[in-house]
This record gives sequence, structure tokens and C-alpha cells, in this order.
Amino acid sequence: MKLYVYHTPELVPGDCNPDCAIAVDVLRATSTIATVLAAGGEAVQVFSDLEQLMHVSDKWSPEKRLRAGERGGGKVAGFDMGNSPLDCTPEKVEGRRLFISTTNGTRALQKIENAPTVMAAALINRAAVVKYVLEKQPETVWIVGSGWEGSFSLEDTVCAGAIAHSLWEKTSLPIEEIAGNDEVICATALFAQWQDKLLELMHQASHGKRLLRLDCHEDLKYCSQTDILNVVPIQKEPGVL
Ligand code: 3SL
Repeated sequence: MKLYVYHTPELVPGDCNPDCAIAVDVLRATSTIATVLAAGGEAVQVFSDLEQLMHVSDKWSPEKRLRAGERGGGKVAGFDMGNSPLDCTPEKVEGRRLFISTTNGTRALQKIENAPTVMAAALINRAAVVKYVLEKQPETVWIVGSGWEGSFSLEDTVCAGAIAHSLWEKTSLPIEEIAGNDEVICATALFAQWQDKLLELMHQASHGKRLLRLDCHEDLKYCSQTDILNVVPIQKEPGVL
């Protein structure tokens, strides 16, 4: 197995396709997606465009759908919810499809949607994603951070490192044997440095600070936990997990 980490969707090479691609947006899109599916959501359908989301979700009855829209960290007017995983309780999401558009996370998923296997990972479901990858043994795995509007996000690369670190530990292979690019080694080292203080890292990250200004302290606490959800969000058709 060869692993490749890309800090942002923009860094993903256009001319090759991995066997398995994993999108990461710890704050907060992939944390929300994992939470919805763990809480019994029917599926999550992602959109980069808000109008298109409205158009497609209009065909679903209001009892069977939830519309989540985030821009600049806040809820989009007229939507049922923003992008807080803490809003995704079983009472709210069970049996319903979440139609979601966020600033960066949904773009990352769309960038990799043509890979044969596409997954969404966050710290909260890291162990479940790692277990799935180890069972399937794909030859090439990409882990793609969502970043923030084209630039690097600390928490996404730390999560990429958490996945790489665990795969490396469990395969017992030397890191240079599974690392397909230098970013894997960088992300793994970053995770090793911060693994016992992930909440502190979220507080130092620029997007963490942005969310703190929006009073999202509890979101940071929730999203900085590791391995609490046994769920693997896998793409069933382009844009639907
Ligand atoms: O950028 C994104 O996709 C979002 O996850 C950002 S936020 O955490 O909802 O602000």
C-alpha cells in the first residue's frame, strides 16, 4: 500500500486516480458527515453550490430531508442547520438525508469523487476508516485535506497524520515504505507531536480561532476527540455518502 497526503484539494494531481481517496475536513464537514451517518441519517449528499442543493432537495419531502448550509462558519439563511456536528442528534437526523454545502469540505469530496472508493474521515472516526482500509488493502490511498479557501489547515493535516500513523503502526512497515510523498512523513510527525493535545492544536489553528470567534467551543471539543464513532462514510454514487 502506498499512501499520499495532499494538504488541500488544489494540490491533488489531475492526471492520476488512486484506488481509494479520503477527504478530511475535521472542522467541520467530515466530522458532521460521520456524525449524521452514525446517528442514523439515511445518507449525506454534498453540493458546492447552494442553489443546486435547493433544487435537488426540493424533490424530497421535508420529513425526509435536512438542509445544511455553511458559509464563513455561519448558517446560511433559510437552511435547517449550519455545519455543527452537535446539531446532528438521532432525533433530528434519523432516516433523513442531509443535503449539505460547506465552504471547503464539500469541494474536497467533489475533487476526489471519481476514485473507485471515496471516504470521509475525521479524527472522531479515524479508527473505523483505518480498519476499512486495512481490510480492503487498496494499492494507492490519497488523504486529501480540505484546507481553507486553498490554503493549508493544521487540523486536516494532523488528521491525515493520525490516519497515516495508525496505518503505519498496524502494518508494521517502515514509514518510508508506505509513504508515497513527503507530506505523509510531515503529517505523521505533526500528529506524533500533537496527539495528546489535539484540543490545544484546534485552538491554535486559524480555522479553530475563526470558530471560537463564532462561539463554537463545544464543536472544537467534540471534533478533537479520536476514534469515538464506528462509522465509515463511503460514497455510494458521486456526491452521496
Ligand atoms: O469549510 C468547510 O467545509 C466547513 O467545514 C467550515 S466550518 O467549520 O463549517 O466553518
